[in-house]
Amino acid sequence: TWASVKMGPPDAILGITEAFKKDQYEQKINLGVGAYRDDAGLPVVLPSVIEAEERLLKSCLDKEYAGITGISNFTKLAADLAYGEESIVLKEDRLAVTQTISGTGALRIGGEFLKKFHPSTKILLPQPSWANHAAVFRSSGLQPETYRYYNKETIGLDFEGLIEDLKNAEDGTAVLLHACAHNPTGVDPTPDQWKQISEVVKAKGHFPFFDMAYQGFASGSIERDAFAVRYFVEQGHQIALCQSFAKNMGLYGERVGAFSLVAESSEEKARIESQFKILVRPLYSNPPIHGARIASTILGDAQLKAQWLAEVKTMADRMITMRQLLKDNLEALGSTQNWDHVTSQIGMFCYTGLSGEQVDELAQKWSVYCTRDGRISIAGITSGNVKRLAQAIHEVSK
Ligand code: PLP
Ligand code: TYF
Repeated sequence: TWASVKMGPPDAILGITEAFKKDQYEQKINLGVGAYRDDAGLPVVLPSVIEAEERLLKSCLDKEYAGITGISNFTKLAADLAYGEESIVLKEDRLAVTQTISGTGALRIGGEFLKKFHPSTKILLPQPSWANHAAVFRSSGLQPETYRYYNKETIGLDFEGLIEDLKNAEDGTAVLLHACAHNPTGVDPTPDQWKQISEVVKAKGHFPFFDMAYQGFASGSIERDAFAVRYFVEQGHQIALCQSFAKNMGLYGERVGAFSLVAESSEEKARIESQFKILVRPLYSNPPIHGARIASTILGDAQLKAQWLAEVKTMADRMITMRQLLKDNLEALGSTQNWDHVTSQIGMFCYTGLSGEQVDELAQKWSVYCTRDGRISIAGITSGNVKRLAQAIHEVSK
């Protein structure tokens, strides 16, 4: 029956973990997938998450289904975190929100909603973007295209190209924006550049569609990382927002996320939410409850939330320290290249500027694994492996 089914290619990012696992070398380094590791290279379950789970276990909750749009206490607290409790859209009760299967599920629900209700099916993605973006939107029936984002020469933002492409796009086009810590480049617009982007988006009647997978995780501050989202809302944009708690709460496999749309009125919000339910029902009926309960236990308790915020900052700070250590080690080895971008880029990833061939050499000669676009996951660097990593990068880039 399935004789004609062809072998598909592996996921460009998750496939690296498989190559890494096959490598027998003891000092191998995995800088492929973006998942946080502590300084011993181990996955982390945050103490605030463990505390929340203990509380949940003690309260003997039942395992009944959540509503179609999820646990309402969770979606409320997730919205507060992203938009800010004082946000006008929350005060005026005009945010339509649904719990989702992490950030990917949020993107997919958003894609399905646009396909069904947005006049244009085109969506502009930054070039480059997270590898899964185009696939998710294509699967939703949209047509992803790109706008200029990254300048290879400066290893920075191609701001002029970005503005020009947004201006040249047809009025009313959906534009995907990484809210903070752009994946894969680690290059974000400055606050002033965000203001200019907001103006162009407004003048063109484009639809701003934010993906926020790293709130708090980029800078260590929830507010700073939410700047773009909150600024656009203040400017009157009716944005879409995808949230993920995979990184900032370390809830990767629990699949905790939210999708929201700013409506014009409370009445419009109700209509939108009714359509979220119609989209969700034939896909998965209703979302999983455990992770959302963990997140809402943390966000709903002032003391536990403060503890979590400190833990998020610890993770962000460790990555900032590893960036500095990597740069210091490269310079100490006598590398004559400019590595300023290693510390100026933010978040979980660094776009090193290494070529595909150099990446291959890193894997073959040094057992150092990362994606072929030269992206390294900073979370995979530790004080124990940074020296060898710098040496490897130096040798392949001389
Ligand atoms: N969007 C971006 C930019 C990401 O980097 C990721 C991956 O971490 C996601 C969305 C979605 O991740 P998840 O579905 O695990 O929340
Ligand atoms: O870019 C990354 O590494 C993270 C994790 O199919 C990820 O966003 C990667 C690939 C994938 C799902 C998550």
